[in-house]
Amino acid sequence: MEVEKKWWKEQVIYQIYPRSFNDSNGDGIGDIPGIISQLDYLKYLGVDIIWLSPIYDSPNDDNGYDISDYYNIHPEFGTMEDFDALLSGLHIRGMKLIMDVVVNHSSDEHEWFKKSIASKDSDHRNYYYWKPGKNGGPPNNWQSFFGGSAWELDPKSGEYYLHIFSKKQPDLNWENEKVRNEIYKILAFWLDKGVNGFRMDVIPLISKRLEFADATQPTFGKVVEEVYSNGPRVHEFIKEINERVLSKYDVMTVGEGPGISKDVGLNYVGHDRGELNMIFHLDHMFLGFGPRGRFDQLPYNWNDIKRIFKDWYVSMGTSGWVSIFLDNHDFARLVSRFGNDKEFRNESSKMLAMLILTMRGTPCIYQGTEIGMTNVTFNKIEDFKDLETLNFYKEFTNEGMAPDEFIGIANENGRDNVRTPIQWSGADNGGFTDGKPWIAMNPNYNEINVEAALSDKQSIFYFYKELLHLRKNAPALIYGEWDVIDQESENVYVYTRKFDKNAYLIVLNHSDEHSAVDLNAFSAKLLVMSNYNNRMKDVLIPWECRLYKLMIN
Ligand code: TEU
Ligand code: CA
Repeated sequence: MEVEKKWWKEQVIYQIYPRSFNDSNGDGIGDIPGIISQLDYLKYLGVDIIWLSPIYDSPNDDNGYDISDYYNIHPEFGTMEDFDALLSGLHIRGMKLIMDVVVNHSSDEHEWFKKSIASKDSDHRNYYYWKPGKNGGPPNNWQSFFGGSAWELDPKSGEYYLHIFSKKQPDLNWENEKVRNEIYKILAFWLDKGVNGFRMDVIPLISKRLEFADATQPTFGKVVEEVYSNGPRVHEFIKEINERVLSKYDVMTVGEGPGISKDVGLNYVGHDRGELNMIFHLDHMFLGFGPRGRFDQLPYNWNDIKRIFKDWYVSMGTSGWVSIFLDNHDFARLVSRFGNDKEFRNESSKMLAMLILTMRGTPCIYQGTEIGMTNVTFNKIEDFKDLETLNFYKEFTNEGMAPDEFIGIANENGRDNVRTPIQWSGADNGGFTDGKPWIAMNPNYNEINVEAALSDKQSIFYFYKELLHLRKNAPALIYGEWDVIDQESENVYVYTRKFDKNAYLIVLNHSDEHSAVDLNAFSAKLLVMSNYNNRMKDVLIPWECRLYKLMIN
């Protein structure tokens, strides 16, 4: 069976984290008018679908992933009129917008939760999960993604409520049909405004194992997979979202999939499942996360990454679909994590761009990655803003870890790395704001910024732009079969993409070393793109990437 053709397989997603994208009014916080002023830049780059991280009313405990009003725009970001202008600004440029919907949990400042916690007899009580404690403590041993127990005691009622994320993010009770109907109204509201789809935050978590048994898994990752995700009614609920809302529109959905392994991926995105169109699986992103998560690091390497890409290609077959990405607002900058952001920042950024844009799946580019923005180094804990980092700083230092040791780990793996503001120019604050940015700029904005990139034809930006243009016109890079070509050296990644009479050969060196490569099996090939000019026949320069068109008869 051939892969079904769909617009959301052919287009490319660009993620905007609005707080850090562009500030138009000098309050140091990115906003919607700031995005609107950069739509031509995004069009010029050549991306198609904007994934906008949450812009709804929120107390910003988790920077908008704690929603207190799903129908209103947070005043920091602007007004509903600004939103309407953004949406039409994208549509007149032939671009699309998908909203980030967070429906596994709301903010504790949402009116639903205020009513729910008000009294045990509230008609909103079971909009959330309330349980009595056990042996003087929480109902079970579940831990929050952000450290500590996943249960918070309400002293007034003596009951605990569930929050798999922060205590200001109480989990919504999807068993309650009233909750589901409320959510379907929210989704329809935004789709009726013309939004082109949704990124669905932690969607595999919405069905809970109602016995709420203690977790016995050895690592947090396994708890996520076997306790929090893939619950007994998850597919029933997602099918209902589809039947009740999504199926009535020509829209796309991408589920964020913590806990979705390659063995269950197809249950969510199989073309005949009537559930989601694609997922952001996180297997490669959680690489290195130890038993206690991202601040408890384990070694990994490119063999792990390549194994995961192959496993997911095989498991998706021609029926499922994934997005291909290497960073987003939750993980370190890709050039710092998977490339070399020092002496090979330009070359390795381009190599990683070629990987993302030539694998099979819908590519997703995170804001600023197109100009090779890097991780940031903060020297004091006060510079960090992410509650996940701040919570674990307390947890690990209370257990005796030296503050500087934790700060070193956070500088490598923390989420603030990808939340420093976009560097538009070498002007003050990188041209992001005329005020004081909500989080410190990365001091390298003097040499790494959009203005410099646009004036340098060898920049990472133009490499992305050329690749995006090429991919748009190359069905083989969108739909083509993917085959890995074995190589002697472990430093290289060589694969082909084939579709009808079109074929490409992609050759990547993911190391700091000169690495042997054997392309003798491909005599008839035409070099289309590379990140070096002075190439050698059988040796790849550090971080070298090449895209060849294959002549097949
Ligand atoms: O992320 C949830 C998640 O599973 C991880 O991707 C996330 O990196 C977490 O920090 C594990 O370390 C989603 C959102 O993308 C994230 O920004 C939110 O904080 C979270 O859900 C809660 O809404
Ligand atoms: Ca602003």
